[in-house]
Amino acid sequence: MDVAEAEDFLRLFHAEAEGGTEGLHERLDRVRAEIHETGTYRHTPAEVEFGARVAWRNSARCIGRLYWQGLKVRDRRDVEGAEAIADECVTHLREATRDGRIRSTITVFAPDGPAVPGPRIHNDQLIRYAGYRLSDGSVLGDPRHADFTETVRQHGWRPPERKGSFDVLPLLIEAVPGDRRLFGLPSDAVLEVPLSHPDHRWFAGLGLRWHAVPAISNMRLVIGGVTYPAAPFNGWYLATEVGARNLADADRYDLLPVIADLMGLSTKSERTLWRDRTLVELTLAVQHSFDAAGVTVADHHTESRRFLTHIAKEERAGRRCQAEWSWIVPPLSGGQTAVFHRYYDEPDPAARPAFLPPG
Ligand code: HEM
Ligand code: NRG
Repeated sequence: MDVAEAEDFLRLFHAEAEGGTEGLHERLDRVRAEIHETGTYRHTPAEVEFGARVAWRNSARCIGRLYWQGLKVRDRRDVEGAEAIADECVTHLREATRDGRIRSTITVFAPDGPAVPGPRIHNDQLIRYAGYRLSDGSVLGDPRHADFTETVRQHGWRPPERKGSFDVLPLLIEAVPGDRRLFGLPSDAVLEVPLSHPDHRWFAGLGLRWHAVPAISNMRLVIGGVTYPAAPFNGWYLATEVGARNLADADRYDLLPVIADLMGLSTKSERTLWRDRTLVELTLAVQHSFDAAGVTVADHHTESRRFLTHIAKEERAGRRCQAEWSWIVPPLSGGQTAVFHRYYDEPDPAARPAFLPPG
């Protein structure tokens, strides 16, 4: 336990959330003693809430940070056992989905202790689609999750009798080191949107769909020297994430050639700009379908302007907002968005609180 990191966080918390240093010195003394005695310390609920929000505020790759103060924090540090953790993930999804009026939410499970590690969710998001490797070398479903699909199969997961391109994977949870357990998600906890296009009637016939909620579940939340290895969080999708990446990338659903064909565009020459034209239609279909289903989704132009508002607000509050240009600029019409035409403060890898990649 890094005492200096704990102290830095408590100072930040008292300066920003508590509105002054009253109580700070008492809290510092108690935390120092607790670390001395136990090797770690326990955050108050208010510290967990503030820490999670600032971790979002510090996420240099996230364009959606304007609403960081609105993050709903579910403090579930006392939940024990894989099954209870899986149940809380399901409740998280239900409370965050709200029939489509998506609410940014995080559920914080137990931290790593000096002797025992905290629980782990091995899925990279709570909701993901299986990828099945076929004998001809191709993949049915999401190729990005082909390895994980094999892992859960080795743990006993049985795919549906008729495998499809959008089979929701089970949760793989390790509450006790070495003991990984599987839990299927109930279908009413997984809101999905069937995709159609406002102008092309054939589009709906492709049978495409996507889940409403992106809920990253394998990043470590680090607050004041304490690591929470299981702290799934969600906001809502930017339509480009699904339309211009997940369904479009050649190593994901690789749908651009399929759409080009149906649009009558030749893929023989790059000069028809078939990639660009299909990318727009696919992203438009995602946006149109989410809107029609009443599911929150952002568009890259509006979200880009909101992000610049966020930076201005941060600067007025006397803070610098760090950002990674290559993650912030959307993968479609970059130069037409407000975030393209400037540089950002380089991210400081030591910034805390933070969401860190799985360790
Ligand atoms: C990354 C949008 C909410 C934390 C991203 C990315 C986008 C995005 C477009 C880049 C993803 C990619 O290219 O794969 C949004 C929108 C939100 C939102 C529209 C709506 C409210 C949140 C929330 C959190 C968060 C609630 C945490 C509490 C992050 C983090 C990353 C990220 C840590 C980087 C992920 C990585 O390194 O793989 N976000 N976000 N975001 N966002 Fe957000
Ligand atoms: N690109 C990923 C999701 C990454 C995070 N994006 C968000 N996060 N919108 C994908 O599944 O396409 N969020 O917390 O809302």
